[in-house]
Amino acid sequence: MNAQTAKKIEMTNDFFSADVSQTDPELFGYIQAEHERQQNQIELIASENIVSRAVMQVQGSVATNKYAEGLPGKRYYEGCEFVDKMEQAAIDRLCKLFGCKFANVQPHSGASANIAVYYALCENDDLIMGLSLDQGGHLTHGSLVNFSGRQSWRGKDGQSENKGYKTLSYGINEQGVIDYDVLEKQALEACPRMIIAGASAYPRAFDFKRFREICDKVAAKSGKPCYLFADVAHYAGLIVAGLYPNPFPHAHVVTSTTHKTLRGPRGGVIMTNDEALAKKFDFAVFPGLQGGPLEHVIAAKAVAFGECLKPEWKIYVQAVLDNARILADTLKNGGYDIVSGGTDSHMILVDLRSKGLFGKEATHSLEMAGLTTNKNSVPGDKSPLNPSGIRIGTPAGTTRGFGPAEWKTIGGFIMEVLEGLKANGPEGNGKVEQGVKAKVKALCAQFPIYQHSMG
Ligand code: DSN
Repeated sequence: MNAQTAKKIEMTNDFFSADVSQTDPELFGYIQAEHERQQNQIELIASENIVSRAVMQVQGSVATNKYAEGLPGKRYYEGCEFVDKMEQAAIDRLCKLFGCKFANVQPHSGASANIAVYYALCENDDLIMGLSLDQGGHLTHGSLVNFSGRQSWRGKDGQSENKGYKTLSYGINEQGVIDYDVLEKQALEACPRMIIAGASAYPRAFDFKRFREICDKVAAKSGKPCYLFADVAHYAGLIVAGLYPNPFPHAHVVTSTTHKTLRGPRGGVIMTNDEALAKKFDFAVFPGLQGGPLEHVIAAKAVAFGECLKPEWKIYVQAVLDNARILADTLKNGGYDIVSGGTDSHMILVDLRSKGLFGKEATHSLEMAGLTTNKNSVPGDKSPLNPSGIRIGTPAGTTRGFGPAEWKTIGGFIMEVLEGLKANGPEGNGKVEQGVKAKVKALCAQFPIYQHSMG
């Protein structure tokens, strides 16, 4: 062995064993800071959660090294024996959770899953119909600034100019809920190819059965398929606990993210009961839109789905729902307007108009106080760019152990900051923010997350 080879082996040993705190102190520092932020702030963003150490371990595992284009048992690469088992476990567990027959667990995100559904089922110029973005819908449900709504980039004459999908939005009524009679009338006039039941900021339950009835009426009228596409990204964890309506058997296709109420790694999934559609979705994901699947993330999805299959899952979800209602009631009793008067889910929309506040200044002040939320449109908002609401969710806080007493306290923190903001203005609320921040930190200290610096 010459000196050069010996040096190489020494480096290799270090490569496989050295800790990132030694090899890259800069990045390690950022991770530590983020860990501290998560420990010391109360995470109230409705789409976020805190995964188990097991999920993180698997996501950070050797599965990250493997290419596995294709599906379990049908790969373009050798060496897939074990990633096949991981991916099949994710598929089987997900199908069991939702009570459906087919699943693709490869989409890198919820948006990727949705794009694959359009790619599989819609042709250029097909009309898709989704909940309006400024009334609680999602960007990928036909928004003009997203791929899904790109047909709606119109010329000055108001006519569509580009190839893509035509889009039509449905909305919510003054009470903040979907009016299904209005939706049906709109759908029967326009005869869309697809209706999307799903949202980013809709706290109430979806009536998937009614959606399907509307789709079937459209199909009967037009003589062409009208697909019901349920995007349950927000509600998936609640659904699999049996505590929110299941889109199956009504929906032709269901997508979800895996990191919100499902409490897994960041990613997406597609599900269906229809074998022919399942093949189309598989083909749309690969080779249509993606290359190699992220097997380390898929394995972590399997771990998260395994957690959802345990009896404790229902207890967790029931607590998420109870806590959301407690928080909504606390804010309501404190004089705050809650869109639709309450919630059937993990999220609450607070309408700040009667307080003379806007979402942006409110969420900034709350952030300064250690309470992380996001601004959101509320029904009747004049400008979606400067919305008057905030969206609040209980999944992450419930995961770290906050119970009814803590959620009442958190409601009090929120109101203290917002009342301070009203009285002092955005520039003058620092003292209130600092006072609440200290109380938030003290509360968080009683509910620690991850004892290891890397989670
Ligand atoms: N950003 C997600 C949410 O917060 O609901 C949707 O993509």
